[in-house]
Amino acid sequence: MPEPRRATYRNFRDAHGQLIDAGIVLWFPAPSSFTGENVAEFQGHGSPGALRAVLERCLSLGARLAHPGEFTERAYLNQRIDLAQAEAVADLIGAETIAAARAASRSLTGEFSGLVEAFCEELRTLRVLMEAAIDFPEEDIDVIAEYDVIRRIEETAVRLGEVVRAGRRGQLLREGLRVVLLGVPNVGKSSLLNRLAEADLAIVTDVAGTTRDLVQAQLSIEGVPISIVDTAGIRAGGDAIERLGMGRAVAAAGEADVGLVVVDAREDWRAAVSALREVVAVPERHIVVRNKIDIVGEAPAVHQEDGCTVIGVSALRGEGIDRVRSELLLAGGWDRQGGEGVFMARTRHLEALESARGYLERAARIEGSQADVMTEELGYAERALEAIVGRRVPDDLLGDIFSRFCIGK
Ligand SMILES: Nc1nc2c(ncn2[C@@H]2O[C@H](COP(=O)(O)OP(=O)(O)O)[C@@H](O)[C@H]2O)c(=O)[nH]1
Ligand SMILES: [Mg+2]
Repeated sequence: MPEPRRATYRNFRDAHGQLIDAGIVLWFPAPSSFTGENVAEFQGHGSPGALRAVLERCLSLGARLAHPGEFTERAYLNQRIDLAQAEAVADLIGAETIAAARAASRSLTGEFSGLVEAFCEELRTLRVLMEAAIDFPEEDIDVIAEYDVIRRIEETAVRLGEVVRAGRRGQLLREGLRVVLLGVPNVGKSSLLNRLAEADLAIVTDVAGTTRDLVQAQLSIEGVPISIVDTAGIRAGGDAIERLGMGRAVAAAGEADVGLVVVDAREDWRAAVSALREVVAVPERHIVVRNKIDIVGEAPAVHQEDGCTVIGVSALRGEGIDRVRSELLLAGGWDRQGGEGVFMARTRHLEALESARGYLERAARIEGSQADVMTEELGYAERALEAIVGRRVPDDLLGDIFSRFCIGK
């Protein structure tokens, strides 16, 4: 046996003693391993043949292949990490930008879990106080007033709100934004895509109906992964291929989080947007981009009009493109003042945080500050938070979380 936790050079042999490969063996006796169980790690050369032979030898000696996420699941079940950290392992593996990877790392080290635990601790303290008040009413002190309970509940609710905001940023980093370019032919959608992607992805010509298929680009703005789709211009007529392209444009619009509606700066944008609406479902969250301002001699600018963000740009000259980038993030919900740290929050976490905050707000408003009703609300809030780190979670949720991992993680 190799010495624990020391890289040891060894030969790997098959059942007949034949050399398969030579490499490094690492031996992690329990409980000092990732899963908390005995773990041996073999590092060989990457050739598929040698790897398969080593694997087959291990299998014939009684090992079996791990299920997706099984290592992380065992680490969780053996209480090496909590559930939010386990999810962060998957998020780190799937991180598409460095900002997303950093956010996942913060969750993985337990920073997010630590915050959640601190909230639970505060709620427990308050509950113990109130239960004392219920059990010993004859003690004749007004616990709620004496210990400032209402103010503490309110403060906790406010701080929960801040964590939700930080979490929303993390969620955007994890899930990214889907953006669709919409507009009639020749307004400059493809030119704008190329500018945003800083590459010549889509063909630009002055022939209406140039773009027929969807052209997709992946970019990152302030670390938020953005997938942006250029579509065929929406117009009546066109040939069969162009009409198919329009069908795809309509479908892409339905899936997008944010729409970039491109119009010609010489036209009235309101009329252009309502004409477009007749044919395609423009995403609720959208920005109007008035392109070709070079022709009308305007400078790039952003303004709000009729509850809509309108940006003047010139895709030809590359003017105003940065404003499109930052308005896209705003429309997508990227909150620059979103609190200190960014955590890789999932929808599940945000819902739990929100519902805990709801219970607290209710508790603070209970008429006559009835201790028993307030205690109950505090208990609900605590349970919502506990589910984030994985205490009291139903088995099917666990199954769902770990089945999304890749094999071997
Ligand atoms: N003057 C001017 N022309 C532009 C601008 N953006 C695009 N164009 C031109 O408009 C035509 C159509 O552009 P394209 O990007 O193919 O439009 P799409 O059909 O909406 O994808 C091309 O000849 C472009 O060079 C702009 O900002 N200013
Ligand atoms: Mg085009």
